[in-house]
Amino acid sequence: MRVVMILPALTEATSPFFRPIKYSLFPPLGLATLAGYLRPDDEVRIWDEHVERLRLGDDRPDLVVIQPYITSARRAYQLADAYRSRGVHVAMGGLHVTSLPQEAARHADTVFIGPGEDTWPVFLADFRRGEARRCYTSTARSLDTMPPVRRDLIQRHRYLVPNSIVVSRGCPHHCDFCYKDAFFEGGRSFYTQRVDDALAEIDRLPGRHLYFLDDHLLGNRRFAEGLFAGMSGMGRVWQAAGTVDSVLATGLLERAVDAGLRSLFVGFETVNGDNLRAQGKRQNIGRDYAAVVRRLHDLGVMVNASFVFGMDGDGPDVFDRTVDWAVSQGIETATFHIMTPYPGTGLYRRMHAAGRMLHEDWDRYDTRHVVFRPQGMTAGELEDGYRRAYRRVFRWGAVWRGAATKPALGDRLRHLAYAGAWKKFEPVWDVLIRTRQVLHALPLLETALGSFGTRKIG
Ligand code: B12
Ligand code: SF4
Repeated sequence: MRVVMILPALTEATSPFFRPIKYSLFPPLGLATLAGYLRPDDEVRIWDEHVERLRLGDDRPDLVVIQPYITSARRAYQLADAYRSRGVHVAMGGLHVTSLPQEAARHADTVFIGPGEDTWPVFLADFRRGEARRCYTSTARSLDTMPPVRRDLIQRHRYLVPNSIVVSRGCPHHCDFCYKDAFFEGGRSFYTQRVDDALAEIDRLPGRHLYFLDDHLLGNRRFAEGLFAGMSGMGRVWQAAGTVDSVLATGLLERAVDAGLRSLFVGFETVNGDNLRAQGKRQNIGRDYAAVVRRLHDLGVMVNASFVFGMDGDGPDVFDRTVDWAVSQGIETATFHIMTPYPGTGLYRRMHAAGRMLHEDWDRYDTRHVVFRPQGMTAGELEDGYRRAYRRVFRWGAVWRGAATKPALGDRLRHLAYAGAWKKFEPVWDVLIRTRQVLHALPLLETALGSFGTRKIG
């Protein structure tokens, strides 16, 4: 059987003004995971439209698998329609399809609701017998029988972070704006691989650097402790995402650092406590954010702080307050989003019921555009403030001030190098990506991360 798997690009990726760095970070791990369920004699090709141009020609594989995100849904449907018009069976699944299965079903022969590990192998068997159904809904949640990810199908040289990895699914929390509860409805919403399987997957990855894309790698303490114990001594340096409460929990972070954690993406979301209550972000309420940053820095872990603008408690002053706070804490990198109610989430339901959603142009549900009517400012103020926040936080002045909060000279220099490298040298990254040399930058990242950590443990 010949199978083509596609991660469609969001519309702007095909524009000459597209800034490729963000989209050349991670390979299509979801598709490579699904490819693991195919037979050795199946012929399979993964196309990632963010890094290569897909030429349809008159290609007629037996099966096309498409994974749309909300912002790439339009393109995904275009491709699906094109393949179906020539009689090819199209299967679609993932987050956006799960939120809006009826919409996706207009463009696919088969749609999948929820994670694919239980339904996908059933579909494959049905399809081979010529009895594929229109819709498969996941109910049984386990990673225990998951085959190894088909990393051989990933074109490593096209990505800055080819060693991305996920060893769990979901998260133990229930924030109102998050995709998670909708995606995992009807079954468990947080589960992990067995520790041994996760360690075996890590062992298969070359080089030193890893990026865990798990929503919350520290979410299951027993699993995390087992994983970190197995990883310590492997010489890996890695990045991951975690919540503020897990950073403050005693003992776990130290073990992570010992196993090679050097940078953590932390969802602070807002500097405004009322917003946290409104969004059900209970694990953040009343936490001392400064203590979170201090604890990470004391252990030599860089912080990528994530913030959302436009919650109902936010007024026009929120942008400067957030940036000033981040800079004053010496946070190395920050990621800002405009609040975006995704279909299927509690937030979307609330906004929709209140008549506050502005349109359904999914292309603009990219967290850079305002798609709902904000309460504490106008949509224009929100978009301008968002852009200003990015400009301000990555000005050299702010980078210097952030670096100056670090007591040791070495730490200051590292802050300058890391924060500067991401934003100030973007044209250099673009040249590396466009000339497919981006993998050569990986040793630099490994060296930068390797020089962090391990200072104050013990
Ligand atoms: C890495 C990542 C990225 C990377 C690259 C993605 C890539 N190369 O795959 C980058 C940085 C480019 C990125 C960008 C964006 N991202 Co992003 N990203 C992620 C992240 C952190 C991990 C994705 C991943 O690898 N997961 C692990 C794999 C194993 O899971 P998976 O991809 O979901 O695939 C599984 C299932 O979904 C299912 N499945 C998927 N497809 C199919 C198809 C079939 C047929 C079947 C049977 C099953 C199936 O089976 C797979 C195996 O388990 C997720 C969060 C998350 N936890 O998923 C957000 C996430 C996917 N991103 C999101 C968003 C919003 C964006 C952006 C729009 C906005 C932004 N400001 O970042 C942009 C635009 C993306 C685009 N192209 O349109 C949202 C998606 C919301 C939605 N409803 O679509 C998520 C869920 C984050 C969030 N919490 O809101 N992202
Ligand atoms: S902690 Fe993060 S991943 Fe978990 S529910 Fe909240 S936003 Fe989603």
